[in-house]
Amino acid sequence: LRAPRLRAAAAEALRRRAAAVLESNWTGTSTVPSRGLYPHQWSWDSAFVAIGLRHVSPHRAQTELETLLDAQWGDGRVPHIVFNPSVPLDAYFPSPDFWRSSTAGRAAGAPRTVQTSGIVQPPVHALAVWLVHRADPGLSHARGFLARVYPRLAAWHRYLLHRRDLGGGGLVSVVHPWEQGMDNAPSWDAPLARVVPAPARSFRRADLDHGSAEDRPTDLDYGRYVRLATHYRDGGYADGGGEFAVEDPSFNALLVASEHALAHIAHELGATGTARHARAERLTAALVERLWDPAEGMFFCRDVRGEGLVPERGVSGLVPLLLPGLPGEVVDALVGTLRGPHFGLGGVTRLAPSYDLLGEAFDPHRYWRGPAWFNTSWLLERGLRLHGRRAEAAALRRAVLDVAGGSDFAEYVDPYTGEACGATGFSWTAALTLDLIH
Ligand code: 9YW
Repeated sequence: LRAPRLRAAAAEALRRRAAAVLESNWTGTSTVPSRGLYPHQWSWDSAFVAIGLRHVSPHRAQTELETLLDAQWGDGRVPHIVFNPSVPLDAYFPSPDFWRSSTAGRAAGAPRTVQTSGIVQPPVHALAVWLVHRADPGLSHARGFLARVYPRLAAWHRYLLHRRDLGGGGLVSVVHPWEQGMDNAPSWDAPLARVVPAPARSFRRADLDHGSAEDRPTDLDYGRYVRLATHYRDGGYADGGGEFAVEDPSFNALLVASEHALAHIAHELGATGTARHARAERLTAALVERLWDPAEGMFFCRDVRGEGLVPERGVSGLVPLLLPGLPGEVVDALVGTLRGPHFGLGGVTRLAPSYDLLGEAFDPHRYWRGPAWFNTSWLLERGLRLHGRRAEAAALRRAVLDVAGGSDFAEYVDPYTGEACGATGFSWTAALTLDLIH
């Protein structure tokens, strides 16, 4: 478990390389996740990017989040993609002409001037806003940053808590795997199996122009993604009636973390924040009540339209470690699971895999079905540190820095070897590296 700190010169070299990735992915108002594969602005990517960018340019970090929040819908939802109008339509699928936000999303209050998708991504934004503010409070005050973004973040959380409690137990449901951010995780297989796929010839996958097919979701997955998104769009993006609704541990944990951050922001703006902290604690209790499995020592997804908990071990089920209000025995069990045979941290894996090493669907190279991702490692490091697991946190931090630098800031890596998969020069990998160096 001994994790020597990076030497100062090595840390400085890594810092420069990471900052250069963010510089080359900056468009002037936001950061693309990757130049080739993802040429627009993605919601949770921007939150992670801002968390790293605050160490390079707090002003750019604020702008990143403001640009995203400018595309917020009238009903409060923050869209998962904000499209760059100067990028050709065929560069990414699904493109603006698929989502048709300004027409199909009119009743839900989609903006008229900017094109967006109609689904959401995990609510990491209030956490990012708070961390960005703290990096340079003087600049933040001078620009009125918190006062401007607070009402938007409050409306965003209100949307999730009021329109998305589809299971009726106080937690938020995602209505599409893309919303949770771990697109083809095995936890979606059972709930997705009920969805009739759209015919493969009815759409063209631009992602295969950039990524190798073995590393990406399958055509069958894509057919189902397209069908679900089409139904949602054709229903005017109204919530409630869809055939896919899942309560996910990571999505809900990030909402709780952001609700705590929103309480700090409210306090900074002169309110007490007490009600928000209390709500965060209630959500934490609901998370444990509805998604915790004491026998397995981890959280699971709940299939709201199906059979209850989905028995697939995904890294999403460990992310709640990030929460301050977890019962001690839950923390102990989560750390045990992270270090045990299914995730292998501190043993056979360099970073936590996205999915159970022993699971039937495990594939060390296919996207969210095994590879390790840097945003989840960043969240787990934060959780370990919060709960006083200093040696484990230091070892994970060091592994993230080594693997990020060694993989040229890969999108995801083989969890055993750290070998790069997907795109390189990936923004959140560079951003979270910067954050962990500091
Ligand atoms: C896609 C941008 C996004 C991430 C998601 C990730 C992937 C888009 O890329 O989804 O085309 O597959 O799964 O979490 O936000 O980086």
